[in-house]
Amino acid sequence: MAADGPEAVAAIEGVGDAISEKVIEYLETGTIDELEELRAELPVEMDELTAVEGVGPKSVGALFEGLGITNLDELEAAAEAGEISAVKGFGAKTEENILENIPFAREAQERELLGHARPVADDVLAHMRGADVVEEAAVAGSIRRWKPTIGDVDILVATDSATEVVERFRSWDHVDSVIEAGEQRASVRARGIQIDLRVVVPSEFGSAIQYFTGSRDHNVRLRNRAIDRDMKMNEYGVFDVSEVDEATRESDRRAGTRIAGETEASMYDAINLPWIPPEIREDTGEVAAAAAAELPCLIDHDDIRGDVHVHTSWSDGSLDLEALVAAAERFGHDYVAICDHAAGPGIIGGTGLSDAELETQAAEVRALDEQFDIGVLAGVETNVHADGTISVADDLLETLDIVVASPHSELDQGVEEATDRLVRAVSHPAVDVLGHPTGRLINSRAGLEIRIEPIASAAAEHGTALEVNANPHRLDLSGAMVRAAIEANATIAINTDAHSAAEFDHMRYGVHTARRGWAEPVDVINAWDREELESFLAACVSS
Ligand code: DGT
Ligand code: CA
Ligand code: CA
Ligand code: ZN
Repeated sequence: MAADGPEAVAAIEGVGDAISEKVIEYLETGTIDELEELRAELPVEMDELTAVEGVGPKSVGALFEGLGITNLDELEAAAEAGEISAVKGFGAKTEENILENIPFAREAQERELLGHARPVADDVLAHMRGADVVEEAAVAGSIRRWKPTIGDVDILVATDSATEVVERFRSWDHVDSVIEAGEQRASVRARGIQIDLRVVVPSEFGSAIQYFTGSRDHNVRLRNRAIDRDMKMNEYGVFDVSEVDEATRESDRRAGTRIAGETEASMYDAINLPWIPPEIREDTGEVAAAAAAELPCLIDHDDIRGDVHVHTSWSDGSLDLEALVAAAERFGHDYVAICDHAAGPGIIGGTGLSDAELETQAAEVRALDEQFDIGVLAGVETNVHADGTISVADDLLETLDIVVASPHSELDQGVEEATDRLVRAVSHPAVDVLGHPTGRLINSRAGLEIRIEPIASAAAEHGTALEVNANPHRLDLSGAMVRAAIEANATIAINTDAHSAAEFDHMRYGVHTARRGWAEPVDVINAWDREELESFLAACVSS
């Protein structure tokens, strides 16, 4: 612990005496006196209230003082009664925004971001796999389907020693409380999320993982297909029940002759289907596609060659140009495109680049392209204004290798206005990628409400790719929108929008989101090699 002492805390960049004292107090006592005093003065559900977009700690203080509001329900009641607009500093517009954003804040209380839940799942899996008696351990449920938000994490373990496995699970270091524990299952809370464990014998692992991966609707469709074939499908296997009477079929879950269940693929095979990737098990046509041997060959991590939307310290990123390129190379990319913010509305004060800075940066980027083994492209992230125009002059844009254009503000337009805005942006001759198209922040703001089809059609016509922003707060486009975009012949770019080296790891969230949208490597511009990518980008400029 010596190396982690007070000096180590104070040595962290940006941490001075005041902060380091509080960190040390917290580490030593588990609380901070000053914080507890402040909490006593303001007895409110701070996290819950500030989860409402547009409500910060200051507003919470003012609303408590003025109206005695302490939680979400009281906030909603006051907004509905029109009491908030009467408090000094709040207007009718703010009140309306609060009302609109409360449902998101509520949902945020119930469902965790994938980006928070997934690392917890990875860690608990590693913990479970550390025991010899564990034959297999895997995630199931929504987390295996990579939904953007997660109700609870489902873990499945195959073993012949259930008691030992349940014990190991509930005594994981990170468990805060045990919700329930039985012989073959347990639920705990750990690191802010519920984790459900189910334990099965190895011979039933395939059927159990199939069943507990869901979705419910996907499983219903498979079960009906089994019934059509005089079979029965459940968490114990697929059974031939042609010789079994109706009553026994109902009452005995394992009735009949078992024909599948040890592996998940055997479950699908038993009802004449190829294995279906978890990300598309949402009953949106995947079973019919599988039956017709028309499943897509989904994009995979290994297909990704580069990242074409990342930031450096020239705008609001944490790494300088060279360090960022080195990080991209370490990550394994063949190329990276530097797309710092151009100055403009919606960009954090002063961090956007002027035209002159963009030109200087592009020259430095070209030098790095020579210096590094990986490709380095000179780009920019421009703002898409409310009317669909963008924030940098055309002649400058045309000197760059790649232009990402993204909406950052004025995200409460009507659906037609918002759709026109993005159609106009993707039709701009210099724009190559439409970044985080809706601007949504999961669990906190809805973003633009759009019709994706006309935007995707225009994008296809003008050679503009639509982004899947891999940041777990965004995942924008969503899987459903990716699918609609591809159906309209648009191309996709999966980008991390990284502002630090660690954020390159977000790529996996983008890849799985694109998989939820049935994307194949041919649809994804950064799954192409540099030459193919550059001819796409060049065609774009001159079209
Ligand atoms: P979540 O946790 O809300 O993000 O979503 P899931 O899909 O993980 O749902 P969860 O945790 O309630 O259950 C995991 C999977 O187990 C679910 O996708 C399908 C399956 N499952 C659980 N309970 C039932 C059930 O009562 N009937 C059926 N058909 N399937 C179930
Ligand atoms: Ca779940
Ligand atoms: Ca569950
Ligand atoms: Zn952006």
